[in-house]
Amino acid sequence: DVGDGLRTVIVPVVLMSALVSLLPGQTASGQQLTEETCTVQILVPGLKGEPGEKGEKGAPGRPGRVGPAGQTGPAGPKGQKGIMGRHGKVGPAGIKGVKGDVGDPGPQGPNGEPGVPCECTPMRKLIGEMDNVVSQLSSELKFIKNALPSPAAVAGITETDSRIYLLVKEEKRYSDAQAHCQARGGHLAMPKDEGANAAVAAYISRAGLSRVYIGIHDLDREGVFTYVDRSPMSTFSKWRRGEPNNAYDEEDCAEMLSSGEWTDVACHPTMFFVCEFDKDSV
Ligand SMILES: [Ca+2]
Ligand SMILES: [Ca+2]
Repeated sequence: DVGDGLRTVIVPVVLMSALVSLLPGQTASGQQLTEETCTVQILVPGLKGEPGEKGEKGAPGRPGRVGPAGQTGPAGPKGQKGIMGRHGKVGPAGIKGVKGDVGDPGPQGPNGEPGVPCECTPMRKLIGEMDNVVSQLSSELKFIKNALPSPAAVAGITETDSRIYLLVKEEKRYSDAQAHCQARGGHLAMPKDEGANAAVAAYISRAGLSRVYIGIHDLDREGVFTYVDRSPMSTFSKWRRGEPNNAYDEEDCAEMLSSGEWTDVACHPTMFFVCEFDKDSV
């Protein structure tokens, strides 16, 4: 019964499961197959038939492999001249040439832009103030060095806003007293207002003195008192009652009493005196 070229063969399931179990990684499914009962149909080829008719020409085959390179042929005619190539590399520097003459000055350039305001203005101001302080201290130190050559001979100083007064406890004639003050950058005291006069008077009182020479005289013209620097006595004076009286016709200098009052006295007696220094000039 092979009429249709086919036959059905029942393959034992045990054989199939054995084949399947040989495949790696298929053990689980193989075991699953053994659990099932199934039939497999296999088609087996039949007898050889008669030759058929000649077929049509087939399509062209694929190209073959590339063959080996051929030999170089004979040289052809010389080609045309090519275009110019690119520039070559820069060569080494040459020898330095001789220095040329100086050229004419060029035209003046435009004005520059205004500068930025300095941020250190406050610092400059501070430095300026410090300069002033240093200058003032220097002056005062200079004065002290000049005015106090013998500290034992003086009884300290007193001052107003603009003047410094120095009581010199050395008995001198008027002219010598003035010279002493001048040598130290000052002059005999010239009280020109009540405040200055009171300051000198208090100074005398504190020192326990009754009288001192001050810088007032009428040496240039009798009866016309001026300050020792020849400045006129304008609005202020402090003459004691009855003074100046030019007693014995010889009183051309002046003294201040501890009360602050003035009297004219002779210039040759020696007594203590008060020097005056201008704070702006010491
Ligand atoms: Ca006089
Ligand atoms: Ca007098």
